[in-house]
Amino acid sequence: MWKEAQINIFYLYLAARSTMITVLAGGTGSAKFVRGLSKIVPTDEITIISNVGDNVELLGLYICPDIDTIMYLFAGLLDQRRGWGVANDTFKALNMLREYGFETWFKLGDKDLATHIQRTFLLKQGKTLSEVTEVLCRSLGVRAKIIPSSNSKIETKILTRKGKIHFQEFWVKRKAKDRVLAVIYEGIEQAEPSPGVIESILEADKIFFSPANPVTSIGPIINVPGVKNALIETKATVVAITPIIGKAPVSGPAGKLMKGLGYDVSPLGVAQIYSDLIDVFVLDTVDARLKSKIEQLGIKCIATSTLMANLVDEKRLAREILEHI
Ligand code: GDP
Ligand code: FO1
Repeated sequence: MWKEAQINIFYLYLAARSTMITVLAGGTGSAKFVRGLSKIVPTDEITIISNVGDNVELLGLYICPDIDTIMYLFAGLLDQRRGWGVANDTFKALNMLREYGFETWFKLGDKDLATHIQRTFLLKQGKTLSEVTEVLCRSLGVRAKIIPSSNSKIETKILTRKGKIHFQEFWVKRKAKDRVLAVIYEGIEQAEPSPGVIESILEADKIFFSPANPVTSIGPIINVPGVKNALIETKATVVAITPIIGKAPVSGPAGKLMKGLGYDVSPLGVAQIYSDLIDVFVLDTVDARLKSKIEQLGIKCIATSTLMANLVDEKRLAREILEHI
């Protein structure tokens, strides 16, 4: 009798307890998946671990593109067509800065600039990047938890024949035209996960590697010391969604970077990068023939349509994955 009551209480507890979902995220691709997920799961059950490797200092301001993309998404401010920056932003300040002789290849809109001014101001007061992110999110009414992967400075640099350049210079200024010789996550060996990163991995029920650049978005997160161990230790189901369909990424330089590092530019190549850390890999239906090869890595495989052209696709993909796992 007592045992039966205990079991019933346990099941009531399980039913009442919310599902905790942690998402490892970059920018544009991740934002699509997170938008779909946030329409079918309560926002306050989602924790985002944001890549900081793309962060860059320009015009004396500290810019965190991936944190901002996800923050603007939850705040309803994201320019969904570009996948970054604030919708309907103007570029008057940047045009004036050009008159003063500043380099303006990184398109910082007027409203976006306000975010970087506030962030830089708060960092200069001595707050950590996580604390600053919390303040910015609160100001914009964001209820999801967005945690920078680290409060330490990590910068993704690309080694080219011209030397070592910042990822933003490689991608935005030079349009990924240089051959990639190596990718360096500068500062990562000394970096520490920011507060909440390890806990959100260990305590999650489900963890998603969003469809993101494995080299410049997920790489600088999972290589923060302690993160891989937490991903191995966690009881959560860890699921990665492919950023590559067929032989190419849907957008961005993931193909060029993977090729430069000697990986096969295919869903199999991505699964190989993640193989020690994930339980499930979601690949596109067009690549279903790779299922058995990926399963040989000890990973369960789901084939479905992964192209997200609109909110309907985004919600369908998130729902389908949640139903499967
Ligand atoms: P970034 O930081 O802006 O590069 O953004 P992420 O790293 O989060 O995402 C970029 C990756 O997402 C690219 O490699 C894209 O191929 C991938 N991606 C973008 N849109 C889609 C999509 O609709 N479906 C899938 N499967 N991948 C996508
Ligand atoms: N991407 C571009 O391709 N061109 C830009 O001028 C640009 C400006 C920009 C400004 C703020 C921001 O948060 C992101 C911005 N991005 C721009 C996106 C960014 O370079 C990359 O997509 C991400 O860093 C990759 O995750």
